[in-house]
Parts: sequence; C-alpha cells; structure tokens
Amino acid sequence: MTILTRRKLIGSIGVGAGSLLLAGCDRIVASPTVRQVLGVGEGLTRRTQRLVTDRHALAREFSPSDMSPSFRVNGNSMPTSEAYQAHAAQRFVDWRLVVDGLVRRPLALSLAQIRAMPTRTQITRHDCVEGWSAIGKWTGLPLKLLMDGAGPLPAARYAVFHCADDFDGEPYYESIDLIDVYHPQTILAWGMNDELLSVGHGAPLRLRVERQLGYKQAKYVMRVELVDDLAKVGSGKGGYWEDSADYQWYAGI
Ligand SMILES: Nc1nc2c(c(=O)[nH]1)N[C@H]1C(S)=C(S)[C@@H](COP(=O)(O)O)O[C@H]1N2
Ligand SMILES: [Mo]
Repeated sequence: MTILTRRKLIGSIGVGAGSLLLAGCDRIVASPTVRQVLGVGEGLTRRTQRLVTDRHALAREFSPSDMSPSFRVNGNSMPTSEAYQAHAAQRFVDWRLVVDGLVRRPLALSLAQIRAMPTRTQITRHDCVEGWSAIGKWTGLPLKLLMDGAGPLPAARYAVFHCADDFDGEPYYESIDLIDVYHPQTILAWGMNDELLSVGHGAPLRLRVERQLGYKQAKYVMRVELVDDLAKVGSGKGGYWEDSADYQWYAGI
C-alpha cells in the first residue's frame, strides 16, 4: 500500500522534477488525512526529496590518510570459468569489454584501450549490507565516456553489467539506470589503491557507482548491455542478489 502510493507519487512528479513540484508533494504529505493513510509521517517526505533532488549529488570523497589499511575481498574472489582464468593468466591482454544492446555503435575494447582513455580517481567508502565498510581509492574510466563512444539509443533506460562469475551456475549481474550511468562518480575501475585491480577485487574491470551499496559494485565486468527493460534480464529484478535474495534494486544511500 505504502509502496504503491509512493511509486504513484514519484511517478507523477517524475525523477528530476524541480522544487516547485516538490513543494506540491510536501503539501500532499502535509495533509493529515494523507499522512494518516500512509502512516509514515516525515519519512516519506525525506525519502521522496532524496529521490527527487539528490540523484545527482556526489558521494563523500576522502583523503589518502582516511584509506583503510585493509580492504576485504567479499563475494566471489575468483571466477571459476576457464575462459576467465585463461584471460587472468595472460593479464587480460586478449580480453575485450563488450558494449552492446541498445547502442548505435557496439564496442569491443581492450584493457589497454580503456586504460588509455581519460580517468577519474576517487577515494570513497564502500558499504556492504553484511555490516562492514572500507575506504579505498578507485581509478577508472567514467562510464559517461563509454556511453559517448557507444551512443545509447533513445529507448535505452538501464545499463546491465554482466560479470564473469556465478553462484551455483547463476551468473552475477547488476544494473543501474541512466541517471547513475551518467553520474560523475560512476566509473569502470581498473585500478585500486594505486595498483592494478587485483582478481579478488574484480579484475580486469569493476563498476564503482559510489552512491550505492556494495552489491551494486559489480566485479569482473565482461559486458555492458543497454536495455529498455530489466524484466528480460536474469529473473527480472535487475541483479543477482535482487533476483535471489530480495535485495533492493535501488540501493542508493
Ligand atoms: N561479480 C561480482 N560482483 C560483486 C560481488 C560478487 O560476488 N561478484 N559481490 C558484491 C558484494 S556483496 C560486495 S560487498 C562487493 C565486494 O567487493 P570487494 O571484493 O572488492 O570487497 O562486490 C560486489 N560485487
Ligand atoms: Mo556486500
């Protein structure tokens, strides 16, 4: 009930709507009847404001002295596929990142090509839902630049990150919407803490989408697919953990 109503609210005002519309939304929530029906009070107002106004805000960045002395490896630490292991043994020289789906120009880029493109470096805090956090430094290609190369078609709404690893045969994947795709801190990282990304942390390439929780930070990214609908991918909920353990697709913090 609450969720449906909230969806309706958000749907009707639209993500990215300005403060005028938000003020209208506040008025709706301020009416005692609506508040009683929703049974949520200020929580809804705050969450709605966050969704409407803050999608472009930056995650906090830290200084080198804040970096955690150790950064845990979590989830899969080495994809078991033979193809991946052969690439890892050759330091990914013949590996290609595929960009396809709803794009004008499908791409297949080598790690060298990706590393030759402009980079962004950021020191951020990774928050895992299992209850640990770590601050690390990530260097990689802003996803926006990859999109500039591939040219998403007008129908594209989400980017899906297909990974090399699996859990019991179910491939790991994640997805984000275009707001996060174009967020300035969204990068495909090939470097971590001033070194090449290790296999444990997702070599050769892992997503960093800094406003979101740990499970969205897909490691071992092999392919970025632009889609119009997440229902067609995996079991349809937008990610491995979303499909298998009811994790929220929107893990923005
Ligand atoms: N491909 C892939 N990506 C993944 C995972 C995984 O198992 N496989 N685990 C996720 C989870 S739950 C977390 S907390 C982080 C862990 O990243 P780390 O190993 O660099 O700490 O990766 C996320 N991305
Ligand atoms: Mo996690």
